[in-house]
Amino acid sequence: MTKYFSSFAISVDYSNGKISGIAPIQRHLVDLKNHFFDRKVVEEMLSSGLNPLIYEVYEAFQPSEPGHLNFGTTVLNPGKIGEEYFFTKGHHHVRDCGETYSFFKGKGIFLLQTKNGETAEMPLEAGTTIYVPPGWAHRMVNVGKEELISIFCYDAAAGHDYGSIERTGFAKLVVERKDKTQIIGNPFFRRSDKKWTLGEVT
Ligand code: PAN
Ligand code: ZN
Repeated sequence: MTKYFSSFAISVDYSNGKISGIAPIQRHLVDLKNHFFDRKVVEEMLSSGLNPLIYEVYEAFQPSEPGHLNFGTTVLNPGKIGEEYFFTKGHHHVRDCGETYSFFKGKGIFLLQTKNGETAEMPLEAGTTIYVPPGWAHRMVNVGKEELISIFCYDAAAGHDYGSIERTGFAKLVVERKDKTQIIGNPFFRRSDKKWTLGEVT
């Protein structure tokens, strides 16, 4: 017999992405130390006591079973580690399923990639809505001067695989060079479907 759960409403503050009654999950530099490209800058910052807050996630979790949806907001701060703009860790879903993100503040780049080596990038601004199809890892990057804020929704049974991205990295990096935002190939990217060679350029 189907078990029905109660409906409910939440209150999102669209000026700052906070959701009342939900404590955010916080990600600081130390939580992303294996994700930023310039490990030397990461080590220098952490060893001198600098551990900035990179982003917060306010999430209304449902039972992790098919049929339910998880939703919430992500507030990604502006900033850089070396040349590389702040980003979310990025992940694959364990159970292949899609996701939507709607952006309502800030400026960014959305990065997607499959385990077969396909990649996609999309510019983000207030009003952009992204559909992430099943099978695509996803990460957002803040290239603006204010917070990049979005509301997301995905299958509550999806599960998150962070390990794959931690091992391979993203194929593309978003950096500021010569005062310009540039999307460049990650020289240390390791494709998950082939053997990795140190310094391989994609
Ligand atoms: C989002 C993300 C959120 C933070 O809820 O979890 O934006 O990004 P990371 O999970 O990569 O740290 C989502 O994509 N859920 O599936
Ligand atoms: Zn996701």
